[in-house]
Amino acid sequence: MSWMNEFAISEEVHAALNEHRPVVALESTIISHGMPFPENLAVAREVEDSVRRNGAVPATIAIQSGKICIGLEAETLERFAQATNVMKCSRRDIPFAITQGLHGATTVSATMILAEMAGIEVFATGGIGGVHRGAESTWDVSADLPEFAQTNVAVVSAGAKAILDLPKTLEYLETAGVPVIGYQTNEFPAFYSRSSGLQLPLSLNTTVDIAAFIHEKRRMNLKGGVLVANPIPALYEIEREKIEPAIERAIAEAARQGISGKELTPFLLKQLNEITSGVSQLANKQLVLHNAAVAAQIAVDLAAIRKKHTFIAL
Ligand code: PSU
Ligand code: MN
Repeated sequence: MSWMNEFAISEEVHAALNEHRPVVALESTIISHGMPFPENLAVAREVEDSVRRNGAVPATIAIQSGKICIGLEAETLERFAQATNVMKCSRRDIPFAITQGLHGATTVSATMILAEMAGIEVFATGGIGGVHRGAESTWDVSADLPEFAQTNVAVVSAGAKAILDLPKTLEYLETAGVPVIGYQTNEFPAFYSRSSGLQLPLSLNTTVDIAAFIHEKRRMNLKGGVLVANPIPALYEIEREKIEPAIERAIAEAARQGISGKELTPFLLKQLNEITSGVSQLANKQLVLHNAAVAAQIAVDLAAIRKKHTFIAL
């Protein structure tokens, strides 16, 4: 471990950042709250392998005993996947976990913040949080959305989770000036399904083009993130008509039990996994692996663009 601005950065990530080699940030809430043990550990490891196979260094981000960790050692990852006393941390919670010396799992918003502080520009997750169905009465909008308006990290995701209100989520992102780029698609993917019926105004077909977009946004100092919407591979998708009844059942059960706040998303994912006998979780795993691969390719292409520009500047 080496230290930089009070973070514990793994040797591997530290070396890669120093040498301007491609790095991909990974979140930890999907490990601690998004999937049960031991599948969560298997997925976390495979996601890291997927980043490596595609030429980048993975940096899983979490808070361990109040310390921000950028890149987890194998044993730490394992302990994290098994622990039950991990706090789900979004933007508001980070200083609490640090000052109280807690273990914290970082959501998309918190991971974006810590990645940016560490100098990591590309991040892979499953699906971002968004506007929940019924938000017109509950006001449940994920802290992930406003984060995109202010934190300079590109996130590769299979759209937003299908349990959400996808049209409202897209409207929010549009208002906040967040570019949502369909990767090899014109449609906003619906997490488990490739299609949502919602058109995306921006679409790019290569990771080189996405890297160029990110570079230009940074060069112009246009604050905020980029959402790269990458559909689940066709082989693993669950069609919308098939998953929708399960989602409705899960949401009804959440309402019956009065689940709200930060508990809602983990509850819905767990319910869905039970209703579909594990099929939803398998799809979730496959889409995360695919996102990790695409994020790594974008990081590689972005590093190449940066190198070229540094050279010209000299
Ligand atoms: N994507 C997944 N599984 C997850 C999450 C995303 O495939 O568990 C997590 C992310 O950490 C995301 C969070 O930031 O769910 C959103 O939670 P909320 O809706 O409470 O903001
Ligand atoms: Mn919420």
